[in-house]
This record gives sequence, C-alpha cells and structure tokens, in this order.
Amino acid sequence: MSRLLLVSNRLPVTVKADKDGVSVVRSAGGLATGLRGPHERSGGLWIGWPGDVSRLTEAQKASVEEQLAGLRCVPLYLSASEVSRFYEGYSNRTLWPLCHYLIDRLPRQDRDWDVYRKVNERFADLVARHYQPGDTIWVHDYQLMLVPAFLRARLPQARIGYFHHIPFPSSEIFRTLPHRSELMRGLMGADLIGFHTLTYVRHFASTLMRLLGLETVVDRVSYDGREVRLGAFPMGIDAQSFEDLAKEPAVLEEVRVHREKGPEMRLLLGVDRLDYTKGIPRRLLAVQRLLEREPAWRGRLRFVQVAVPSRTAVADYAAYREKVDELVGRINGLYGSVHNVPVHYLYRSFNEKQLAALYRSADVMLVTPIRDGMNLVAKEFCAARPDEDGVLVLSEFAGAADELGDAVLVNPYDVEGLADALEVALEMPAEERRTRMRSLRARVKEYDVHRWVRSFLDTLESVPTPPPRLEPAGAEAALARMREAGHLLLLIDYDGTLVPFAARPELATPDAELLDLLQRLATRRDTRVHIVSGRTKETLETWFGGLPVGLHAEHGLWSHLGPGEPWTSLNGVTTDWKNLVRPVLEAFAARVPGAFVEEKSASLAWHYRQVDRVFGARQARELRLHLGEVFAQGPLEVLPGDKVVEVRARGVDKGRVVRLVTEGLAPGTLVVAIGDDRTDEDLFAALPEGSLAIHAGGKASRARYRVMGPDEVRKLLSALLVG
Ligand code: ADQ
Repeated sequence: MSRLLLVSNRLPVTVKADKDGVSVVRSAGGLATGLRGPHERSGGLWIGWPGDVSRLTEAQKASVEEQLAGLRCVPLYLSASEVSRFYEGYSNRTLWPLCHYLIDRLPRQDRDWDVYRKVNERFADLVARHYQPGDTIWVHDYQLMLVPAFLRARLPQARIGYFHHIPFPSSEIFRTLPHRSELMRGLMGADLIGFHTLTYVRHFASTLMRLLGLETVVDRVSYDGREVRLGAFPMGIDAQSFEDLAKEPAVLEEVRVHREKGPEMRLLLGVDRLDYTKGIPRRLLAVQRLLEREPAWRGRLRFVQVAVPSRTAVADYAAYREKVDELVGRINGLYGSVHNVPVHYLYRSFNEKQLAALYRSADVMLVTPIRDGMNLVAKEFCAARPDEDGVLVLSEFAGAADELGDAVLVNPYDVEGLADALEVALEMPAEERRTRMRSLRARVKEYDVHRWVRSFLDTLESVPTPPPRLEPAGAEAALARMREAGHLLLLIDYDGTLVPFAARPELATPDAELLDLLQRLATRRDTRVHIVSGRTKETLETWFGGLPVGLHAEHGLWSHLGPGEPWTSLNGVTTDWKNLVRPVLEAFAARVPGAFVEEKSASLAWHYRQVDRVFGARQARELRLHLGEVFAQGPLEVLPGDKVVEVRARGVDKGRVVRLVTEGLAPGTLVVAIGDDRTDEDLFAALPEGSLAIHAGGKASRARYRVMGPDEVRKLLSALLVG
C-alpha cells in the first residue's frame, strides 16, 4: 500500500485549551473513522486546518504541533481574514449554496475568489512539500476544488484523487458561476474524481462538455495528455460501531427513559446540522399540518429536533436559526398543552451515544433535506436499529435516496405530501416496518465507510500514471535532436496542429505568418516539408500551391510531392458507397441544427462544431453507431474526429504518406511527424524507427513527445530556424 496523503479543509481533530494546557482530540466524524485505518497503516499524513488557534500562547501552539505530529497530522493555519473569505466566504457563501441549487443566495459580488484561490494554492504547496514519489494523494471536498490542478502542476507524476462530498449540480446551475471553468480545470488535475451518486457524475460530465468541450466516454475523459476517471462512490458510515452503541446497556436505559411516556406516545426525530439545506422549516410545517388536519394525533406526538450549531459566522445561518426558532414557538403555541409540547427543539451537539439512544427510540426518523450530497444521519439511524423497527422518511433529494429505496421517499418541498408521508409512517404495520428496515440495514451494513474508502482507493490505484510530459526541457531535447540531424523530413498535419479549429472548415485559412514559417522551413538547409491533411487537394493547392512543400490530401489518398509534380492518387479506392452514406449524413444534418456535410473525393464528413455541445456529441455517437451497424462489412471506415465524424474509403490512411515519402531517403535523415488527432496516430504508427512523433494537444497518443496546440507547434518550428 502506498503512503496516503489526505487533504481536507479541517483536520479530523479538535484543539481544546483549558487552564491545564492544551489538548488535541481526534474527532469522531464518519470520514475520520473511515480513513483512520488506511492513514495509519500506510504511514501517511493528514494535511488541513486545525481550527482557530489564534488565542493560544506560543507554548500552547508548540504543544499543539507536537500532538498533531503524534497523530500524523500536518497543520495549515488560516489567518482570520482567510477564515472569513476562503472558508466562510467563497466556500460557504458561494460554493455551498450553488451546489445545493440555491443560486438566489449567491453574493452579488464575487469578492472572495482570489483568497479561495490563494488558500488552495497554499494547500497544494504544503502537500507538495510533504510528497514523496509513490505517495497517493486524496483531496476532499468543495473547499479545495483547485488543489488537484495546483498539485498536478507541481507533481506531474503524482497519483491524485478528489472526492466531492456535496451534490454536483446540473450544468445549468453550475455555469452561473463566474469562475466556473477555473473550478472545473482545478478538479481535472486529479486522476480520479469521485461523487456520491451517478446523478452527480452525469451532471459533472455534462458540465465538462458544456464548459470545456470535453467528452466523457463511459467513465473516462482525456485531458491534458492524461486520462481522468469519474466515478460514483456512495459514502457509508461505520455501521458496526453504531450498531454496537445501540446495544449498550446505558444506551438502552436511555431509550427506556425516552419512551417512558407510554406506547401511545409517538416519537418523531430529526437530527441535522442547522443548515438551510436540511429542510427543517418545511419539516416543521408538515408536523403542524398533520396536527391541524388530524386532531387525533394531538397530544400523541413528540417531535424531537436536534440541531447542531453550524457556520454561525455566516449571516444566512443566523437568519435561518431565527426562522426555525419562530416556527417551533408557533407550533408549540398552537398545539402545546400544560402537559405536552409537540416540538422539542435542541440547539446543540449530541455525542454518539446520545444520538444512538435517540435513533433507537424513534418511531419515525425524518431526514428531509431540500438537497444533500449523501446524508449520513439516515444511514446512522438504520445502523442503530438492530431491533429492525422504526420508519425512515427520506428526501428524494438526498444522495442517500439512491441507495435507500425502502425508506418512505418524499418530496421535501411538498408540505402536504410530507404530512401524508408522516401519517403513512406513523401507521405503518409492524411487519412492513420490519421488512423495510431489514433491507435498509443490509445495505447500510454492507456498504459501510470502510468499503467506501477501499473502493475509492482501489480505483485510484488502478488509474495508470500519466506518461511523462514534454515539459519545456523535453521540448528542448526534441529540438536538439532536430537540430543535430543531418537531414530533416517534416510531416505536419494542418487543422488543430498548425492552426486552431474554426467554426467552419473554410474559415481556418493559413495566416501570413504561417505561410512565411513554412516557406522558411522548406528552404532551410537539408530540410523537406510535407503537409499531411484530411483536406481536399483543391483546398491544399489553393492555400499552399505556391510553397516548395509536399502536399497530401484526404488522409493520404492524394499526394503531390512538390512544385511541378503531379497529384497522384492511391489505386483501387472505391467511392460508390458514398451514394449510400450521403443520405444518412444529410438526414442527420437536417435534424441537428448547425451540422453540415462536407464532400471530398473519397470521403464524406459530418461536421458538428457549431451544434450545442451535448446534443452534438450525442448525435455524433448515434451516427457512428448507426453507420457501424449498417455498413459494418462495407469498404469504408468511420472515424471520430474533433467535432466531425468522417467516413472514408478503407485502406486510406496517413500512414501511406510515410511509405511514399521515405523511399530512398538520404542516410541520417530524421523523420519528424506532428499531429493532433486520431488520423495522425496512423502517421505516427508508420514512422521508421528512430523518428520523432509529436502530439499537439491533450489527447492520449502513441507519440513520445507532446506540445500543447498550434501556438506551441509554431514556436517549436520557429526555434528550428534560429541557431
Ligand atoms: P453534512 O452536511 O454535515 O455532511 P451528514 O451527512 O448528515 O451531513 O453528516 C452529518 C454528521 O454530523 C453525521 O455523522 C451526524 O451524526 C452528525 N450530526 C448531525 N447532527 C448532529 C447533532 N445534532 N449532534 C451531533 N452530531 C450530529 C456533508 C454533506 C453530506 C454528506 C457528508 C459526507 O452535506 O451530504 O453525506 O458530507 O460526505
């Protein structure tokens, strides 16, 4: 097992100072429990903020450091302004409401972004300082979305995982954020990006497509020369420990006390952080509604709502607290009596034993967030019910609902429906309660937090480490080889390699600077230049006919070896299939606004660069499938390109050009091929041994060298002309 470096905003500890000194105590949270084993066994480190230590003396701080080191924790201290702008600010005032679909809560001005970015960079610096080759890094949650990319820049070979603990919203929500693309690129520094549910994975993939134009194939995305994997890893809890707690005599005694009011009295329970995503007001209104419409339940219901104080420095939380206080007061005023109040509202934290006792006492557990990444309370409740009783009422909008289908699922926005569900739960026959609880418990126990950690880390370990990148030093090395060579033969693709893609193919014309560069390269000492493109020979002739270079059109179907030479074509290429394929492509173009068909002599291309990204990609996939099915045995080949599906005669590929132009090559000639897409891989594959293949972009490629895009290609070629 490789050493594990865990990175989260908060360290899993609490620092307590009292008159006797200062102590660092491990927190009990699910994440801390689940990760403790791998953290300790791997001899790893946990890096994060230990909480506010500004009031500690120097001596106390030294003691904290020592105790943290004993727990293998590395502190990152945040200044007061960083706490307010990075943590309370950008993380909790912007990203938290955004990911929970509450865009009306977003601040009108985006003032804290710079601090968020800086703190993320500080995290990455600290992690990089402790990193040793072979370590696995696991970054947690929305406070640190930029850390993976900052780390990738510092540690290109590191294995980096990221887990998002809160929902990933629909791309329609995410794209309202001013820094949306930076955040997406931040995450894409990771090798594996994990979410609680497949829905979040789907939202993330469509956001990648819409914002960065990146297509996810099943669970993989090519990005920056690496393969990034996406996955759903529903987090579990330490189910065994909750079950054990719920069987302890002291806990059972507390359960007896809770239930003392007699079998007629029903206990409803809510346990949450006091957060506006948890749906407490509507839950209270549903209880009120039930009492209002069913007088028989009055005096027979006790709703215990435990709410842990949370993010009290954020104004929205204070306002929310007031709202809850007011509602509780109103319901108790309306339906309370001298002997009984319906709502018991406890605004404080409970320890696990107290929670277990409450869970085990409840008739109905109400988990009704309006949005929740997962919600572990729902799972804790099930684990704490070895008696196989109790009904879970669960919001459809909690990630947990995907796994816990045997709960009574509710729409938390529908107060009347919530009241109905409460009634169903209160009146559910014992046998049904048992059957449901048995299946809920089976799931919660099987997919516990240990399994979650294992499956995430196993997947992360299985992602191949990225191939070494051609960093500036590498580019230098390639350049040095090119300069040393006695003779040079350059085979260069055009679109995406020498020029960026344009909205329509005819707009990607060569600029004067490029023509000059090609002219000078072609007249460089002992250098020959060939342009190897998918374009038609007419286009290449118009653009480059005046230059002393070789031209190869339609992926090598047509070749013209230099000025004064004729265009020759490959023999035996059939094109009668075009009449069958053309109508299919035209039908797809007709139903996809912005798509069009381009005809070449031995190929047809369906272009969709101007189509809505998600729709275009989906239609392209469908077109490829359709063509594959109908023409599987035909003399043609379907090629997915960059926003184009190309159908060409089988047996024509760019590799043919290599064979043609390397015949009778002067000894000591270095062949250099540069290209950016699938068709250039054929070129690379056909190169003679000892040649130089350079991939111009971020896709997976067999090329040993890589530069990013046309700008860098031009820079490399220009460098060849000097010195
Ligand atoms: P949270 O929003 O904090 O977590 P949740 O998953 O329910 O929500 O976890 C809360 C934890 O706090 C539970 O372990 C619970 O026992 C404890 N807790 C809640 N109320 C308490 C109380 N009154 N007293 C003491 N303890 C209390 C975020 C996401 C979730 C996601 C988790 C884990 O918002 O959707 O499930 O991370 O990924």
